[in-house]
Amino acid sequence: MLADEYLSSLTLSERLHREQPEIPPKIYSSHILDFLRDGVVILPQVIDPGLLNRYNADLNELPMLAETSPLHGLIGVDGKAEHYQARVLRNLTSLGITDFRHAPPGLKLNDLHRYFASARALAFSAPIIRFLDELFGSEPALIQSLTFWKSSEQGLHQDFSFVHHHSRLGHLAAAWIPLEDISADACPLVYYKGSHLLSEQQFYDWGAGNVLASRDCDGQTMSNYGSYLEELIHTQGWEPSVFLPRRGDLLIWHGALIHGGTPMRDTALTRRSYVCHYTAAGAHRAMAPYRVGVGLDFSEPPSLPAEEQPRPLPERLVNAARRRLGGLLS
Ligand SMILES: O=C(O)CCC(=O)C(=O)O
Repeated sequence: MLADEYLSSLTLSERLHREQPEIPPKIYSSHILDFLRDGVVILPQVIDPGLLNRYNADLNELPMLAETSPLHGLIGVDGKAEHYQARVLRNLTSLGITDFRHAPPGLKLNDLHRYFASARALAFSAPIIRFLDELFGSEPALIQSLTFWKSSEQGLHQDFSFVHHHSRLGHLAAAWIPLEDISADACPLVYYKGSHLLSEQQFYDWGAGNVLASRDCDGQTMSNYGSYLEELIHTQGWEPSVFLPRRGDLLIWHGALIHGGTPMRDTALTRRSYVCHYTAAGAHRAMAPYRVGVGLDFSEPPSLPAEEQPRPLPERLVNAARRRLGGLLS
């Protein structure tokens, strides 16, 4: 995808902000106007503590479930190269990680909203969905969720280059939900206000003008990306902001905002967070959504691969049991 195609996929709210800036103040709430200007908005103390308690309680159970439940053992993991290779939670032991809560920074647990109703309720909580509905001008849909115990330690990046499973790439935003108060030593999220408003000439070229990264792009292109963004930040004079939230706060960022996870200063500290990426329902590629409150979830229910499904009891045994029960009942 070329930069001009990306720009033509932006939300109506953003196109107005860029091209007819006198119009949005007549239409949108102050939170949306802040977001259009900065590429980020912080909504203090809007997340229901009950929802956070429910999700944290499920997370506390997860290490045990990962060992005892074949389904939970298959939860996808990602982050650093070794996590990507391990692919699923139960394989982390092969990396010497016996309790993933104590894993070094970087580990991401994928799509826990598919496994836990509490995670789904949090991803679809009203303050997030209301905001995105106004921003997109239509119902939001969840693309993916990521759960972190510690900092991602992810270098500076813009999500649209990596999260592109939807048809209108400019319709992308993410919520950062702290699951606990976050300390400055736990390596908080860093971001650059205003960096989402790239002009056509400012996009990183991943090859032949493409603005999207691919997992197989060469190492040089990948390593030049970070220095390209650093240089852009420097020439534009964008200043870093650090998110030091209290539990209950919410940050929503634009899919093109430059951001990253800073390196851990104290690796013993946790930085529990839940990050959800959304698009507009009409831009989601999946076909069969189901409604969660006022949002739409397109995820498939999790299931074991066919070879790991519990084997049905041989038919003869089942029939014999039926005959015996029938005899007892008659
Ligand atoms: O929370 C973090 O450390 C970074 C998360 C992030 O960059 C992302 O999910 O795109």
